[in-house]
Amino acid sequence: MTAELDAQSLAAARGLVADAASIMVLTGAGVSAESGVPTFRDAMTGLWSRFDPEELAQEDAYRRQPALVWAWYLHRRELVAATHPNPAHLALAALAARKKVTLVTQNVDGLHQRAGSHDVIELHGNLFADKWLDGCGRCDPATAIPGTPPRCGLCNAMMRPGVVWFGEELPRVARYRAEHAAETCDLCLVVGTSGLVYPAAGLPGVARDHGAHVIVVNPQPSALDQTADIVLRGPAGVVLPRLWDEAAAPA
Ligand code: BJW
Repeated sequence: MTAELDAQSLAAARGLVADAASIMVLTGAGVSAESGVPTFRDAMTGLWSRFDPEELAQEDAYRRQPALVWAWYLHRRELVAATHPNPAHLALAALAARKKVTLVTQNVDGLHQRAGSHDVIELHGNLFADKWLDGCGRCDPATAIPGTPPRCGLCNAMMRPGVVWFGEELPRVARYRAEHAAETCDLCLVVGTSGLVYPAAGLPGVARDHGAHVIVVNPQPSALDQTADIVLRGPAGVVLPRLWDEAAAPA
């Protein structure tokens, strides 16, 4: 394992990308950091600085303090809506035009899609989707009673963000597709994740156990460094465009 963004490890990583027939990319919050979206475990700022994101991202927290948690998600929606994809998102979208790429993200910000990536597998849902907590089955956003949070006009159920909180099952199809990609890829590229949250953090190990090479891109040490063949220490927006500008170009 090499832990520097030196010429040798970059060249080796470019070689792996060039030779790969099927690439699974697993992204985390770090891929959006250069867009100005704070990473999940960054200290929160301003009004939110006294809260722990891991404690807010739970159904229990929502049931106890729905107005607070709903307001946190509204704040994050506004923040993300004001950002733009960065060179890392754009590089990943460009790679998919040249290679078979399965893009699996833990992010809920939708920036990969805005960069032009299609068929993104969202393991933890999406910040801009709403669903219902204990809904009656006939809950309809169009007739919701406005509030913090909005409520179903028929059964008074609370609207909730369409993300996956701790202790909740991941969307089954997304999880199945991500596991299949991990089992069948020949290169797994892990970008901007601390590698602390499962089952997503288990995917690079699955890929490795099935014979794939693993590259980690992260400016800081992560829990997945030990799974990697190559660790590229640098920001995703700097490293990714250098990984396949020429390496993946058609001959
Ligand atoms: C840069 C950069 C730059 C900075 N360039 N990089 C096995 C072992 C132990 C525990 C568990 C286990 N299996 C399950 C669990 C429990 C739990 C879990 O994993 N807990 C751990 C914390 C210990 N998992 C769950 O509860 C999951 N559910 C589950 O397993 O259900 C089982 C079940 C089965 C059947 C029925 C019912 C249940 C669900 C996990 C859901 C996670 N959801 C969140 C919140 C989403 C909504 C929201 O955003 O509010 O998803 S948590 C949060 O963490 C978010 C993220 O997607 C996820 C991962 O974080 P990420 O992306 O890694 O971000 P950070 O901030 O941690 O790291 C950023 C990285 O970027 C850093 O490394 C920086 O260095 C780097 N970086 N700038 C590149 N420019």
